[in-house]
Amino acid sequence: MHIKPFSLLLLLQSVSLIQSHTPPSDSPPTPEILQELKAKWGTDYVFSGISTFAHLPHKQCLLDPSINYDIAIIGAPFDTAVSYRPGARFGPRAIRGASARQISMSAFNPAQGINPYLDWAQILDCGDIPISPFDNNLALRQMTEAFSGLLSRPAASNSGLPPRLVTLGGDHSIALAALRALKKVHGEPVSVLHFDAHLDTWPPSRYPSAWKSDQAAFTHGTMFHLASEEGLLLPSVHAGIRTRLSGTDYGDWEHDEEHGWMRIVTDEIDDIGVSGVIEKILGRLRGKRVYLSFDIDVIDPGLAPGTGTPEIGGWTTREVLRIIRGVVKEVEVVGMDMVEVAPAYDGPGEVTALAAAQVVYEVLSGMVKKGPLERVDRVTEAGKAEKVATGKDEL
Ligand SMILES: [Mn+2]
Repeated sequence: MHIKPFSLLLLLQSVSLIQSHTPPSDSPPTPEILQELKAKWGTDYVFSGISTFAHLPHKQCLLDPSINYDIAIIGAPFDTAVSYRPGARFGPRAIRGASARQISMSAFNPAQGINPYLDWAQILDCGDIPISPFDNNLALRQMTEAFSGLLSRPAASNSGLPPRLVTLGGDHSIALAALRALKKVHGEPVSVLHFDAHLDTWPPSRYPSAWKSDQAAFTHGTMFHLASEEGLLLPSVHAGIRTRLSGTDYGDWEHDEEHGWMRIVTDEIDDIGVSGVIEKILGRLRGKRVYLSFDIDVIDPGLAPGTGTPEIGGWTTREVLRIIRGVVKEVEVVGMDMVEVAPAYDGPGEVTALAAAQVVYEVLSGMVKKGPLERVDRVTEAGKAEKVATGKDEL
């Protein structure tokens, strides 16, 4: 074939143009190239990146039971069991956003002497549980099944032992699902350390109505009553209580005590101080397996306004953080929730979400510092408790 000199020139020019750019390659990148790319692009600034809690890796743990972790952050964006202001379904994304400055390379906690994100624990952000906003019975089933699924796999660092969950709510009713899952997986009830302005042990009759409905019994003020009735609780502690009571007497408190609860009311901190509050909590819970349930409304609404049922005259954020630090090193935290963060009512500085993110950080620090769970009871498929030995003597 005869090619005219002019055409040949055009052909050569186009080849040269292509070669002046990096052509797409079918061959996989070499480890060196991947390492270079990681060095160049692998580090977020505190304000960049897709929002996960503390920039932790995100994995869709509910979709793949082979994903392992020691501690999973899991969102429960559910708020249709509230008695006053809704909005806590947006809590998980607000808390994740407010946790942005907890980047692993600068997350050493000087008060606890540990960086929870750079130690033995594999901590993942497992995203959110998709929960129905239309049917609370279905929502409770969905949450219970999700928590159970996430707990029914071995922890990354402890073959045979379940991992731990830190749930970002959501309204407080989600704790019932978490306690059901804990009993199922650990084979026994747990104690609850409950930070809250409110009791949340109210029987459903606290909200009287001529219109009867089983679904209406499940609310963010009744879930600990329901948990107690289901045998999910060991002796437990409220911290920061200051709610008004029903009727004309102390009947709510009496009901609370009958269900195994001890109360530390908000004002006690002025009489016994932070250390007195810590000692009072530990007097009942020291060495125990504890589910830490944290309603952000325990903090004064001047410091944490973004919540559904604010009660004035609460603890300061600083006091709460110190109480948390004092307690977590002396109990075995098997899980926690951070609930009732409703960002629609938060201030422009997102102070409520910031407080929530910091409390989670303090609890994570304590959990990681204390080390892996040492011994648990698991329920076999036959429903029989089976002890998992770890070589350590039982206490
Ligand atoms: Mn509350």
